[in-house]
Amino acid sequence: MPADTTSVPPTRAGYVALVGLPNAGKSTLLNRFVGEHLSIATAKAQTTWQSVTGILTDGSTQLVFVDTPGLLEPRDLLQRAMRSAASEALADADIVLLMVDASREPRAAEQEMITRALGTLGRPLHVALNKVDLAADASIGAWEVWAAKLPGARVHRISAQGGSGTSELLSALRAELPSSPFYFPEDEIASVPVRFFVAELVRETVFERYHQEIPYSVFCEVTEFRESQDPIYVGVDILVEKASQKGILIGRGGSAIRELGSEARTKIEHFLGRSVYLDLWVKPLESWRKSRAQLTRLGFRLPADDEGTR
Ligand SMILES: Nc1nc2c(ncn2[C@@H]2O[C@H](COP(=O)(O)OP(=O)(O)OP(=O)(O)O)[C@@H](O)[C@H]2O)c(=O)[nH]1
Ligand SMILES: [Mg+2]
Repeated sequence: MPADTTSVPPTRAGYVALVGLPNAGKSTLLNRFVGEHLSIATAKAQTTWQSVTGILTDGSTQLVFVDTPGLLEPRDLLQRAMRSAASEALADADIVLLMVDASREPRAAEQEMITRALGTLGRPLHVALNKVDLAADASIGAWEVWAAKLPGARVHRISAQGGSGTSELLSALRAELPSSPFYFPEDEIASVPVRFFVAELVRETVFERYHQEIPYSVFCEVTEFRESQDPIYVGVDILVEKASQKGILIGRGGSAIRELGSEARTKIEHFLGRSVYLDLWVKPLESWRKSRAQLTRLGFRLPADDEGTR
């Protein structure tokens, strides 16, 4: 007789790296899968700067999604950190989910860059052709022909925003999970403290409200988070690269920063489910995108050598 026929089924769990070019819809898909606005997503390219982990546990399976910064050829130290975050997630993944924006005609140079970044995987590869709600058939077809040539690739047509094809994709990913204990407790959906998401929601609001260089010059850092107060007190430093950008963010008589604060507060209140007093401080941190010391202090992980970081 088997010792225990009522024992719980063995669990399956694994890491899924979400990779692709900037603006493909990776963060939108992570948020849809996890059911929370965990990873900031905007219409602008290069929104995600650090990997964001979102956990989806269902019965005996646990998918650990790692949303990564869009693949690019690094031009400064921040972009090197972004690229290395994507490489790290790829190296650690049990399953790779490559996303492409199928509404844009493929370009050979970008396809080559993706292929190079993927390297020889030796792990299950799924390719999500995203934005099919927008995409012309010819463009989807061209991506499909390319994706079908990637070794072992399984290709899916989806709309991360509208939802079409996403539950089929989720089932396909689940089916690939290896036998493994869970990596996180069943009720967790994120792996980092709430402060990270709060700072990111402020940065998302900057991305939405400003254009040209401002979104790419701003980093946000929670300096105080007092949950015992009602409303919760949240202090956030908005770091800018140049002193001249401070005035743009503050605006005439503080009008711009008040509007930014009000929009960001609404998002944070929704995320936390509590009332929030949001205190924003704009501070110059000269050329922080290029400073190894500053980036490290701000929580970025940098590759060891400084080659090509002008
Ligand atoms: N029409 C349409 N838009 C989409 C879809 N998925 C994502 N988007 C939009 O595409 C834009 C980029 O989405 P993100 O999720 O930020 O893309 P990302 O790949 O995370 O971008 P980076 O972080 O810059 O690498 C946003 O404006 C999304 O709303 C989709 O299925 N259909
Ligand atoms: Mg993103």
